Amino acid sequence: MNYDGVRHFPGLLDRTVQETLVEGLREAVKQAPLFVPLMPRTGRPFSVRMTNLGVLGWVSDRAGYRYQATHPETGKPWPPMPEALLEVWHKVSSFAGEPEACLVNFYQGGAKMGLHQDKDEEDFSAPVVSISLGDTALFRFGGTERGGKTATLKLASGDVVVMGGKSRLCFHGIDRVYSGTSTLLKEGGRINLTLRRVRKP
Ligand code: MD6
Ligand code: FE
Repeated sequence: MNYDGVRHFPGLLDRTVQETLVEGLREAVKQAPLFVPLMPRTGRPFSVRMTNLGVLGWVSDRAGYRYQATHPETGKPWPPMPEALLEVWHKVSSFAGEPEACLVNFYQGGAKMGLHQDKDEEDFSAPVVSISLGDTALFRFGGTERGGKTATLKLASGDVVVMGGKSRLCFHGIDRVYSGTSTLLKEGGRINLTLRRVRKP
């Protein structure tokens, strides 16, 4: 399906692949624990918890948004991306290079994500590839101007969204997560993985 350049692949990842990805994440969070990011300036906490995989990770704190090579609390490098994740990137990105960053967002309780653009990368020539795992979410997206018209899409476990080309800088967010809609995560909730290129080629 194609909505203004936002591509949605419902159910692209089968249950086995989803379970493999979750298992890889369980290992990764032992090395790079979930942390609560803070909004720049206000210091208000995000409602999601985050971590990263790859050579670079996206972090947010009072100083601002940025990519860095190390975990903000442990100071250690981010764990590598498992092969199953790289396979998803190569299947849908149409981009020859490897992703440099995988942001992991974990939604529990009433966690949501306000409308934003992914624009902290130096280079926008590669798409952002997003993988949904666990409970279904209501994804909202619009154009490249804040305040423009928006549409929604439900993202279920195993769905993949690709934002590239003219949709690369679209505003988007998560209005809500529908608890109890997936059995993938024993503790419930939703995981979103976003794979990105960060640096100029
Ligand atoms: C989420 N997704 O699905 C949040 N960003 O939880 C994103 O922020 C996102 O889905 C860039 C491209 C696709 C996305
Ligand atoms: Fe985003």
